[in-house]
Amino acid sequence: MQRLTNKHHLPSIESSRIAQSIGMALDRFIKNNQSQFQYASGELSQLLRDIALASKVVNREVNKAGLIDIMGAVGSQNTGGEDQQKLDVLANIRFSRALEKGGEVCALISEETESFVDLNNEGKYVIAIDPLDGSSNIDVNVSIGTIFSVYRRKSPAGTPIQPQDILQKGSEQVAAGYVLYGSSTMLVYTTGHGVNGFTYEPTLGEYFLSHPSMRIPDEGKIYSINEGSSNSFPKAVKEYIQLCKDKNYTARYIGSLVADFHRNILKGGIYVYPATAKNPNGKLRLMYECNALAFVAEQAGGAATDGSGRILDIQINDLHQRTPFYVGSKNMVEQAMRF
Ligand code: AHM
Ligand code: MG
Repeated sequence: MQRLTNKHHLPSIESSRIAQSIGMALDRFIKNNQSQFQYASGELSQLLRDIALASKVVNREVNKAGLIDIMGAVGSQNTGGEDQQKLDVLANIRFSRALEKGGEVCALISEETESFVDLNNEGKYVIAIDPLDGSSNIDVNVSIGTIFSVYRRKSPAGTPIQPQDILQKGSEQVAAGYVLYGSSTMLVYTTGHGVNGFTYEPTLGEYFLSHPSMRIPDEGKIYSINEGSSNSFPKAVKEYIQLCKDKNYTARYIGSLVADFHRNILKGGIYVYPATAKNPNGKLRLMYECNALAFVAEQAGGAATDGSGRILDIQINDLHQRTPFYVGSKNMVEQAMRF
């Protein structure tokens, strides 16, 4: 079995420094911690701010989603004069626009577009994004999320984007995170120096540090899997689920990856989306769903695997490549691997 655990344990002095920053606004936090980045020129900080800004706009759209049909019925347009669109499409437009205008990103990979988008600029970063994940929950007022991964481009700035800029392994991410549009909206991210969570205060329009130096418990009692598909799970997965039942674990499955993952990070648990008859390579996408959450999980002391090795080490051959996904508390993931 390959090494699954996180080697970057946050030194306790560092984590207590961050703990003292609780309540700090996201902008200030990013600025204060900018020197941690390997390339501390400010562009990555600006990119994170662009993501935060776009997420606030998407949050606004998500919150009024229930009104869209009503407004649509009277032929309403949004403030930009566009016709009301489906939320996932809208979220893609909001994030793409913010990242394009920001200028730090030279190429965009999105669940919503077949190929990557070359932004033809001098940007140093490549971003892979699932603008609004949890398609089955979008129209029914259940938590949904945005997932993002950030890479350094490899070819010289200002030249056309090359395959080596796009097809980078998860271990090459320089930042990753997610936004959870839930009972509160949260932005959680890592730049490889631990994981920090920020809660959105809508009346002030700001994210504030609420979950400093997040650590996922090594052990947990929650398992999250779509058991409705269990007839077509591999035998080992069926046996693992039986073990969860024998141990009286709690089953929790929202069907929005970000929400299930976030709960398990806070409480301890495992999220599993295995290979099934319908999706022999798993359902979830490596580039804009699994890699980001694997990076966050490892940085929080957890683990992520495809059942045979570390998610972050998987070679990328295709933008929309799928993978089985086991992520969460270190001991639970290791135990699942033993099956
Ligand atoms: P999506 O990208 O179409 O939203 O699919 C991804 C989602 C995840 O958020 C979630 O964990 C999973 O698909 C649920 O799938 P299922 O309905 O098969 O359990
Ligand atoms: Mg998705």
